[in-house]
Amino acid sequence: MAEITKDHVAEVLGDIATMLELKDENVFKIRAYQNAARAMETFSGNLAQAVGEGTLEKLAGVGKAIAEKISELVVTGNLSYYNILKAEFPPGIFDMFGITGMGPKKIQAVWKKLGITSVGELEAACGDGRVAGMKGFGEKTAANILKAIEDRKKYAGRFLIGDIEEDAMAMREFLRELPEVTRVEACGSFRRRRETCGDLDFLVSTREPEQVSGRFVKHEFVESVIAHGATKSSVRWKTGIQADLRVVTEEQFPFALNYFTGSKEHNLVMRQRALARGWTLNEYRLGEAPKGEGQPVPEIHEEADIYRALGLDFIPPELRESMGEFAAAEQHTLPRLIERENLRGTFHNHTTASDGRSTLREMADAAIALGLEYLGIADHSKASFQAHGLDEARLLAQVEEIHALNKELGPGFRLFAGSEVDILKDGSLDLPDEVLAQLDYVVASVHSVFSLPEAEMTKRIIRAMENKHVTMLGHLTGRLLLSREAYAVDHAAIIEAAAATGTIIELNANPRRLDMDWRWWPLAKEKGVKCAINPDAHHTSQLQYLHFGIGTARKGWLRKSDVVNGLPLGKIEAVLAAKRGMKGG
Ligand code: DGT
Ligand code: CA
Ligand code: CA
Ligand code: ZN
Repeated sequence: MAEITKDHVAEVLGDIATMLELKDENVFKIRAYQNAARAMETFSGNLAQAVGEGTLEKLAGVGKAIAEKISELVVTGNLSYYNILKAEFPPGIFDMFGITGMGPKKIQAVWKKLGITSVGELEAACGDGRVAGMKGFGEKTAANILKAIEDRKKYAGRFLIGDIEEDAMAMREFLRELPEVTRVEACGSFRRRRETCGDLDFLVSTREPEQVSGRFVKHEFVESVIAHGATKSSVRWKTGIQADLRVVTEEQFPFALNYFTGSKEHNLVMRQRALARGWTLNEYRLGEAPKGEGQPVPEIHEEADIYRALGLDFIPPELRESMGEFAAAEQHTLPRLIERENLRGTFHNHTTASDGRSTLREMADAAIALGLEYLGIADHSKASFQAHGLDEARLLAQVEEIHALNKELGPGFRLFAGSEVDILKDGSLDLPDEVLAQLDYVVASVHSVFSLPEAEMTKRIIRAMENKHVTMLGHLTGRLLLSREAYAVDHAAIIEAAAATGTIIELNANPRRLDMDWRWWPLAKEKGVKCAINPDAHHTSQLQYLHFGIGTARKGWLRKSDVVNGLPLGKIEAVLAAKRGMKGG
């Protein structure tokens, strides 16, 4: 039996709280499960050991009754209370929680009053006026729910790269270690580091196609087999994503690697370039055209050889979106793209002072362990009250704490004291200039009033950037990939204003955001606007998000010199202070 993880326990406890809410149970009971779920998420000890020694009850937020339930779950792999509770509900009802705006109260109402037990039924009832006619709902609510259902359909079937990477790498390693396999890669949008992927495209070369395909379709990740052949198989994993496997020979591998990496638009140009030389290019070979005219076909061993044969420098997978890479590869002007190892530090990180789950000390230790030379702290400001944003007094106390910790940690590593200050509706900031002036740097972000018209939102953000204390702009569009649309904002105008005011633009590396989008970085670079790759970490483990930010930065054609946190300690300070010294700033 697989070991029960803390995350799994937290999820079960959270589900219980949700079901109790649906049943309209006592709020204290509901809260007890919610607290216990949170306690599990942040529990840093060994779960099996705590169960064995009976010490779970000592955890804040875990009472005797819940401790017993956790023990049952950890020891037996099952929780009877949870199973019994779950059986009381029609299964489709839980899907409704995935619709923005549908909480337990509303779900209970449509279930009890209209007998709705699935998203499909909910959609129909929003369409025919039944939902609008219910007490506490109305036309507007029904329309919002309908829109949320449509949005979900639009996103259905795509996955965040942050959610699939671990399994994709595990599968790649699994295939690599098969003795029959010579070469392997995960191709498609995943290799191009797109922010979301429709499916995964694995490629292997081997002399034993049946054996390798057989292992692929029987892997423990697999929920169902869609197609199973010697050279082509498709499966659905338990996580919901489809994974394809292509099996080729060693000689075919570079061509298949190039073809299945895509994009389709990139492939099209590659094929045209081959045709222009009198050759044909497909996923298996570069061949002479039927007429047998033209130059002899060069030998190909690696993917780079294909590019060379077509008169091109090697194009990194991230750039293969048919957005100018061919012209640059022909003229030898492709940029040398930034790499993870180039990052010396990072900004925009939260601690337990606002809505983070790790302490200042833990964050500093984790940054040091990652080999970073500096870490910027930027907790929320007071207007973000739901995130326990800091007021002036708490912020200044944190600055003191940071100074003290810097002394303790000694040279070679530094915490920078900052704030993620809210940009208020009119573009003013949530904290006064006298307070901001005492910080090492400031990230300014929009966290409220998302529905302004584009012109007003753009003006609002530009006004914030005009404040000389605003070092960088946080998550430009506020988008949450696959769940919340970006608010309307004029990217080009923001980039212009960033250039004019000397404001850095953040590349928020949280895989749910990856904001500013990669498509806009070439313009920023052209205008001389600098990038800061920030994980927006709310836990020590999330400092690793930098890795996803690097993928997006590379897709945006960024070099080390375009990214301020490529600078070491000793050089970065001047960049953070530059705007304050600017004339008229
Ligand atoms: P996705 O899965 O929607 O995130 O995007 P991709 O790019 O991974 O697309 P996918 O999985 O349909 O196909 C993988 C690659 O195979 C794609 O990037 C390029 C190549 N490919 C697939 N179908 C075609 C096609 O009809 N024409 C060309 N030229 N290439 C194709
Ligand atoms: Ca794909
Ligand atoms: Ca595919
Ligand atoms: Zn934020």
